[in-house]
Formats: sequence, C-alpha cells, structure tokens
Amino acid sequence: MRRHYITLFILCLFALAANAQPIDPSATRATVRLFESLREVQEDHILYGHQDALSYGYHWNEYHKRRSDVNDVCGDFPAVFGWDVGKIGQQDRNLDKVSFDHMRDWIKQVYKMGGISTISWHMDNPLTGGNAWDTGERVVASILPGGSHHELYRQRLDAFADFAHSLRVGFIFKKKIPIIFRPFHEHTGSWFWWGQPHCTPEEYIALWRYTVDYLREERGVHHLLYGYSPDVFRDAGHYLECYPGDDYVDLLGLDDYHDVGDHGSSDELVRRLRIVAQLAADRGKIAALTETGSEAIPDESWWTERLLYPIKNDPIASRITYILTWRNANHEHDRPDHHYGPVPGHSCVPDFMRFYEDEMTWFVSDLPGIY
Ligand code: BMA
Repeated sequence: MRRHYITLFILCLFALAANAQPIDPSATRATVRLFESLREVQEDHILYGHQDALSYGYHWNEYHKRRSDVNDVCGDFPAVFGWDVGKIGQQDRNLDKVSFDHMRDWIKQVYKMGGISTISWHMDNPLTGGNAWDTGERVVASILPGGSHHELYRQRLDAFADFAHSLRVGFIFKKKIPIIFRPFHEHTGSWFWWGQPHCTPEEYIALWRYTVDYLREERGVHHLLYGYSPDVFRDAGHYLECYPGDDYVDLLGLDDYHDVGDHGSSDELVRRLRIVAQLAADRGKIAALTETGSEAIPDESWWTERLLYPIKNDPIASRITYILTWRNANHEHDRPDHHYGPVPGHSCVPDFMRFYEDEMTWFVSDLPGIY
C-alpha cells in the first residue's frame, strides 16, 4: 500500500512538472517554447553563455555583425548571449557604450542563429542620478507607487518596454523575440542600490511585482521570462528572503564569482547550486548559473576543474540549464584585463576546448530548434 502512495506521489510530481509554464498566462508561443526547451535541456546539457559576446571582445570593438571571442577560439558561438540595458531611455548607448540600435540587431541575429538572449539592467539610481553602484539613499521606497520618484521609474520601464517591443523579426507576421529578463540582480550583495542592506525584503518584492505587473498588464509585454538571480547566499531561507513568489519568477538563478575565484571553493558553488536547482525543480522553474567567471582566468584549468567538472559530477547541481560568464571588456583603460570569456592565444584555451568538447556543454550549433 505504502509503495502505491509513493508511486502516486512521484507521478503527481511529474504531472506538476509537466504542467510547468511561464508565469505570464499570455506569454507568446515562442516564449512558452523557450521555457519548455530549457526544461528539456536541463536533463542532459548545460548551455554556455557569454555577456556582450557579439558587441566587442578583448582588444577589439569595431562593429561586426557576428564576431565573438568565443567563436574566434572554438569556431562556435555561445548558446546564450547576455545584454545589459543600463541607461536605456537616458542615452543611445548602454553603460558599457554598446549602442541600443546595435544591441537590437544583435539580438535578432542571435534569434536567427537559434540562440537565446538574456537581459540584465544595471539601472542608474533614479533618486540621486548616480549609477547602479550609488547606494547612498533608500531608493527602492522612493520609486514604488506613491514614492517621490515613482514617475521616473515608470518612464524607465516604458523605455525598456519600447525596446522589448522592438525586438521582433519577420515581414508580414512579426514575431517578438523571447528574452530572459533578469532585473535587480545580486541583491544579496550590498553594491547595488537595490541590494539587501538598502531596502527591506518587502520593498524589494513590491518593486519586483510592480515591475512584472506593469510590463505585462500596462505595456502588454508578453515575451519575457523573468529571472531572479541573487549573489551568494547562506541557505535556502536566505535565498528566498526576497523571492517575489512563484507567480512572479520563471528562472531561479545564482550570480557567483566568489566560489570560483582565488579565495573560493567549487564545493561551495556546488552546494549553492544544489539548493537553487532543487528549489527550481520543486516549483517547476528553470535554474541557471546566471553569472560567473574568474577575471583574466589566471588558472589554466579553470573551465573544467573549477567550473564544469564539479557541477557535472553532482546529480542535482548539474540540472542547471546554463552558465553565463561575464564580458570580455575591450581593454578599458581602468580595467585592462577585465575579461571572463576565453581569448585567442590565452593560456586557458586548451582547457576551454575541453569545456567546449565535453558532451554536457552545448553551444549554439548544438541547440535543437528551441522556439
Ligand atoms: C560589471 C563590470 C562593469 C560593467 C558592468 C555592466 O561587472 O563589468 O565594468 O560596466 O558590469 O556590464
């Protein structure tokens, strides 16, 4: 008898998981397909992603339609491409000088290649006019409905909604390009104005829910999957402290540079990813390592020994759908070695090739039709 109950319980879990769908009941077909494809991928593969992959690379920033350091190294493109809309609606280039017009073209290019785009937002501080790292004031309360700077926040959301609506392909029947949208990331850290020390969990959750509701209901944006991506956290309770709820999140992420850096341990990365992947599985969501990397990659075996093998060897952590490493800055004066992806000729390339050739990692050419 007991065995029947257990079987029934497992079947119910499968049924629940099979019914998993994006939080937006009006999500476009392609968005639903992306969500489903990512849930299928998680069974056996991990997609590789790179921030600003097409925009510029280490020591180059002239415009190319389809150039990336990753492709220069291994002959394939990432499966996931990260973009950032910091300064949207304020100027025609983002905070890293990427033109929004070019970004739109590249996002279309990614879609045509069969890849996936994800957007983060290093949003300037609406209260002080400083940047995302300007944490001086209690900003979140001021931009919630009724707050002194709510109107300005809405204008920012309008600028983002306009950009999102412009991401479409096709001639007569235009199709919107699905995007994994990852606002207010790394809030368990103290460096951004939306970070945990600068607002209460209630305020953070209210801001998140307002943002989703506004984009969905007021602006009719129905091609986003919403990603929640704290920085390192202690335990499941801490991870969920600012969680906006299952009706507001599609993807449970983790931004973790700490555990893969000089003073971290991959065991801790795996411990945290197990928590994230398990929470996601329980809720019918997707899990991902939404940001990571080792600046300038001094460890020649970083890609496999520090990142891939520890994750791959764990049955729960390996259920994440993608790993995104941060950008390869274009040799900026103040940060000459600010790169997290591979670079031709770099000492990590042989190990990156092992990462690339591993049957678990998927690049864009490995992707089946995901939309
Ligand atoms: C940070 C750094 C900054 C950059 C920001 C947004 O981690 O790479 O130089 O401006 O991300 O891309």
